[in-house]
Amino acid sequence: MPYIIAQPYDYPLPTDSNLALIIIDMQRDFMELGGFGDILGNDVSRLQTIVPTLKRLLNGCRALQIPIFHTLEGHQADLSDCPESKRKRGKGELTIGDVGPMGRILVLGEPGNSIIPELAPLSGEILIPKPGKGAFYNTQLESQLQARNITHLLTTGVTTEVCVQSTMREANDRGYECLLVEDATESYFPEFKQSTLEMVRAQGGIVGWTAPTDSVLQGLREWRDEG
Ligand code: C5J
Repeated sequence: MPYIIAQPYDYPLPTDSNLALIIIDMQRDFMELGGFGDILGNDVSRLQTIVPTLKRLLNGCRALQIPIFHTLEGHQADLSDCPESKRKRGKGELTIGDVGPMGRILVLGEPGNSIIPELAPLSGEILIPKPGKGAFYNTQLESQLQARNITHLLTTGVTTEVCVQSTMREANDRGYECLLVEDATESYFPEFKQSTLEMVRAQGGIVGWTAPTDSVLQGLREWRDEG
């Protein structure tokens, strides 16, 4: 049985090609100065550090023809899918729907509401706009995964303890086998990232597995060579 060396124990890869890479919210709103993350007072440079590693993982998965899903947190222009509670929360001068330096904040189609150029989806990759933290809530993600018989997810992106962890928990409840790629996810708060990694793999993998990019790519190459 092919596997990825991971914690809390090796991650068994599916015998068929039922694995996808999911990249959560690598969008300008969270990654760049002038975006929502910055307006909320966060140090966005922390998130930038994973871009080369995530790009390497993305390229590796592309070369192995693994399906790629990108998510993008954003709301309809009339904010009909944004609860008032979400809009009111936060300590920035601007909130969701207001006009910021990169257009209306967290509104679909605005300049800030796009995947950073380094990781932009290629044709054939699936882009899932999402109104919530978890990528399954009110989206096409589950039906798109089911259409491809995907059972295993490599999870990456930002921020580790918010949208990435929410998505992993939603996936876990739906029966997906999830591995969080340790150096392809980041948080504005290093201690929250560390805690999330530990929470995911605690109790024998209560939410899933974690492993670094090098282990993931090594396991995937062996898996493909054997397949
Ligand atoms: C947040 C996210 N933090 N992608 N979104 O609101 O983690």
